[in-house]
Amino acid sequence: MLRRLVFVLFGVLSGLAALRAQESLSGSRPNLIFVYSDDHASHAISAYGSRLNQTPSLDQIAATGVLFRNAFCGNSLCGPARATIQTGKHSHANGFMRNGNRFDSRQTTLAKLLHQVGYQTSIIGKWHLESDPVGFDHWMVLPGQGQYYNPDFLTKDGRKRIEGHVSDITMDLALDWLRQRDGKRPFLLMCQFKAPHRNWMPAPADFGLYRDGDLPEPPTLFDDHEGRVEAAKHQEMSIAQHMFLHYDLLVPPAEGEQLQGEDRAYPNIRARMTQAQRDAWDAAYAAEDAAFARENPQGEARVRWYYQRYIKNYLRCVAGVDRNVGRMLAWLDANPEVKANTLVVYCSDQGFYLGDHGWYDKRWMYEESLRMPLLMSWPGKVAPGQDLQQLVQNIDVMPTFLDLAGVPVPADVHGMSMVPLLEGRQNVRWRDAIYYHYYESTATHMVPAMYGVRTDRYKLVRYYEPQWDAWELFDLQKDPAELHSVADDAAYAEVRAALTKRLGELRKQYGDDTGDVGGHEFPMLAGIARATRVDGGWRVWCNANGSYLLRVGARPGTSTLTTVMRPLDGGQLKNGFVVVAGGDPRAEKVRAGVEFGTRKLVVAGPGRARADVALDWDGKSPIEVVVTVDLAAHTIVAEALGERVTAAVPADWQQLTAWGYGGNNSETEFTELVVK
Ligand code: SGN
Ligand code: CA
Repeated sequence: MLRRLVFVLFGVLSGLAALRAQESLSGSRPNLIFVYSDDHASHAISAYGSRLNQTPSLDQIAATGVLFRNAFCGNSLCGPARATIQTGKHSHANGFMRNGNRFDSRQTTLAKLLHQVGYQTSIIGKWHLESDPVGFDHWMVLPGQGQYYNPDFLTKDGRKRIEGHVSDITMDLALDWLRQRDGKRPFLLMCQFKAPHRNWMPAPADFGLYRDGDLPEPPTLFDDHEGRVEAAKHQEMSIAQHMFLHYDLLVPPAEGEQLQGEDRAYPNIRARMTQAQRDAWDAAYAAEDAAFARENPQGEARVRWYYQRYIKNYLRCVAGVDRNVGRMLAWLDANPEVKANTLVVYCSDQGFYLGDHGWYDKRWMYEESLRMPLLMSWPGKVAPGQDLQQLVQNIDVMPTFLDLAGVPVPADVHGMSMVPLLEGRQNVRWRDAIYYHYYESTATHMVPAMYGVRTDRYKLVRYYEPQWDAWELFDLQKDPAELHSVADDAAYAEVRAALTKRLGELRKQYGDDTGDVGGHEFPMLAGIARATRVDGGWRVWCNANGSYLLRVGARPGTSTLTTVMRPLDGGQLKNGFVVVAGGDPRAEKVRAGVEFGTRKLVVAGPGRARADVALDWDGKSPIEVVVTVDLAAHTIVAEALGERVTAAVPADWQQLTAWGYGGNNSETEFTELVVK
């Protein structure tokens, strides 16, 4: 007994001593260099065990610091991930749920808080949040996705084109900024590469890589998607079917060839390059392109060729990022007084499929796109060579930076400071599960909305859109490639019940009441984040362009639909509509309503048709809209505030088949739609 007590006491005392010896990094106000890339999967980094490539600069960050073995995004998409980095919150809470949303820059952000406590703040490269960066002393960002060659940059003083490859330019600009900054104050530098995002155009310096022989294929290149949800067969992100020969793989079209789909972008991509760049490109690729044209492989051989061209260009883009990260590390080596006081972070917005499951792109909650690389180094302060297993997430970046800068973390931030992990502390209380919610759905690549939970061993995913309603459960220990969902396996019933409970708790903890809005009330919906009953009607949050929430039925003749719309406050107010459909509601709809921003009464659709009239309205007050559809006359009339807009509905509409609410990136209160 006594021996035991002495033993315990000794343990406690030596623990305390170790704690005292460990210098706390909180509030030490280091410089923060956040290098962020776009779509760089961890399995394309040698420090993470890539079977494909070498990334010496990134490996150096890992070797001299920390590699987070289990780092995840919360919504595997560019804009949402970036909004999360700025806010430390999951998508539903920062309002940026899908690409095309507009970041509400009135929110509290990482850049603003650091700026307030005297940090110099700078962002260079991809931004993708639509609204201008706020909280930065200096910004130079790509418009939208940006261009690989001779990119334009948006600045406070307008738009500027710079000749060269975007990865090289991004680092040139970052180093320029570092050189001219005020050396007396700490800084936040966000250096955000476009690469290796689609369409994977490497810089000339990296053309020479992977010219000899094939790279290994992933074991699941020809995955049949059995054993998983039906939706996995219906995505549009497969190398075999959805990769474009000219746009994605940069194979020049034949003379006079009619270009379809994404391939139509090819001529502009070429035209943007200088003659010297085109010549260098052709010198590197022409022989392979000619061999491809000659052999014209079919079937599996064609998929294999596509995979090789894709993965090699992807990895060449990665090499360009790594090469430029090397320039940053070299600059720090040459400026030891800065280096001694700088935390360098490497991260990517999400992972990516490198032919895994036969795919490119991301979005799913499967490992390859859920994971994101996360490496940090700060020699002298953070012990080298740490391989950390904790489940960390992109929500944790902001609180970590705030903690280091000595800024209290706002109570509504979802993430946790990783500083105790960086300090190498043992027994840090950490989360047992991460939460995920993807919304973008059918906009592109056709991956349904889903939310889920992942623990160290299991993953439970719920696809909640009515047409894809299903669950998946994976035992990552037994099935690391996630090929067999055990959601319906009786042996996993208890695991599933426990995870379902944990998922509910996480949704509650983070306050996520979005998703899951269909049910029997509105069997047809798309792009709806939330629909809640309010007194006398519905509050509808449309988080996409062309969102809708519809009841179904059959109404021949003439119908009059009346509702009062009230625009709700938010960063992305656009419009509210009454939506009607005849025939197949998924195929064709007409919208009649009000644009809040432009203050117009509008009838839009079918297709691109549009008619509008200006309203004498403040854009805020409740506004009654009366919509009359006359199927005999094939007309739709919208009326509000004494104005009226008349337009045509398709002549083959025999009856209304669906009607309800809609909008574009807006939240609106509607009184119950009265249909007569
Ligand atoms: C573009 C790409 C898609 C990609 C999204 C989202 N098409 O739309 O393939 O999934 O971006 O990527 S492209 O023709 O423009 O290349 S993200 O990283 O911005 O979220
Ligand atoms: Ca991305």
